Amino acid sequence: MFTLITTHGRARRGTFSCAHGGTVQTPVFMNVGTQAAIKGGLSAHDLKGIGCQIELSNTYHLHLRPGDDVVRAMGGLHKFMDWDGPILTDSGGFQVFSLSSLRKIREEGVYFASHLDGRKIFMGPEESMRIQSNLGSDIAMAFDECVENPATHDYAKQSCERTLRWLERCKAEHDRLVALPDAVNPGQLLFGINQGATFADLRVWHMKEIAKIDCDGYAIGGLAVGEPTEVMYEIIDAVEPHMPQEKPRYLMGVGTPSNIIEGVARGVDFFDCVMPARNARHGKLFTWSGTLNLKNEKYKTDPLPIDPECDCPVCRSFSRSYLRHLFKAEEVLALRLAVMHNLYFYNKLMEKIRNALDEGTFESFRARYSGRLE
Ligand code: PRF
Ligand code: ZN
Repeated sequence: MFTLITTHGRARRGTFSCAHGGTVQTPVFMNVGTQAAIKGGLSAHDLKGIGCQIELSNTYHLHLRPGDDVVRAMGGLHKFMDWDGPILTDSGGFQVFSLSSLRKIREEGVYFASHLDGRKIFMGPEESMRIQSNLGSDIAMAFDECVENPATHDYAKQSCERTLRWLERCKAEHDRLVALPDAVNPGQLLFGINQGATFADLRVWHMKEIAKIDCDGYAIGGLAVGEPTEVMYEIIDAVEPHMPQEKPRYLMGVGTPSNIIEGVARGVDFFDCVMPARNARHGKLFTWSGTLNLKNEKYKTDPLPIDPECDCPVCRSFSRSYLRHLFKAEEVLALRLAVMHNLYFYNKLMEKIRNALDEGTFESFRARYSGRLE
């Protein structure tokens, strides 16, 4: 259930609810727990303390290990990881292309070798839906092909036509699965995914076609895959007018704080990105006045917290000096604390965006932070 509270230009302030958790306030950032754990040693319990509203896990990874049959036997992903809030699962349609080897794309789906042990696996729309049904997530993503950048118009056209046919199959299988008497999550929703590489004509055609299939939300995929940022914004600008107003929009795998502010300005409601956790693991921390690198010599005896403007559990307790020491000593605590701060920062960014939308000050917020933050 998605409700628009207010709009500001094309930016949207809304609420979203699904089978688990209370009401999600949008725009929202989804915290990435690929393998049902947050990188850097955070559990689902830690997510509560850093403002996380919704968690994202991956079909591809959980299918390979421990196996979605295992997760199902344990009562589904919510019970397995002890997170009672909303969970979105990505379909595998991106990880198959970015992680596996020996890929063969056919009409029926994708044949590939596992990046863990080389085991040969087939995944198509029906398999992806069955895996996500076993996981019991609240939002299942359609099985799509994320085309490599750069792509030819010819290939991108063939591919997004196939992704449309795959969505029809996803929808049919998803409808069947949620109606089964032993469904792990009978309230599971399905989001369709727009593709079409960097070609506005394909993007618009594809968006209009998938909008005819009754999904619970729509995502823009295939962006932030190496194209210039301006091209990404142009594609969102082209696609957005054709996305149903009354349904949530999700920009997959995006992005930097500035990308998120610009995405919101262009009418996007949901985001996810590995960047806050990945940067944290390299000592790169977000602050309200730009990023800092903890490994830098100048923080050796710095008594300040990572960001004096931040009130996260890490900034309330520890100095840059101490955190730098943990990084240098390669203590696992360094990663845990750095990831906590960065995720808190991202969740706080979304809260600030929502407050600005509520107060009608989004444009000045955008002017102040977009560009200044990475
Ligand atoms: N498709 C899916 N997941 C994704 C993407 C996509 O295109 C992207 C692209 N940025 C990130 N995650 N299924
Ligand atoms: Zn902090």
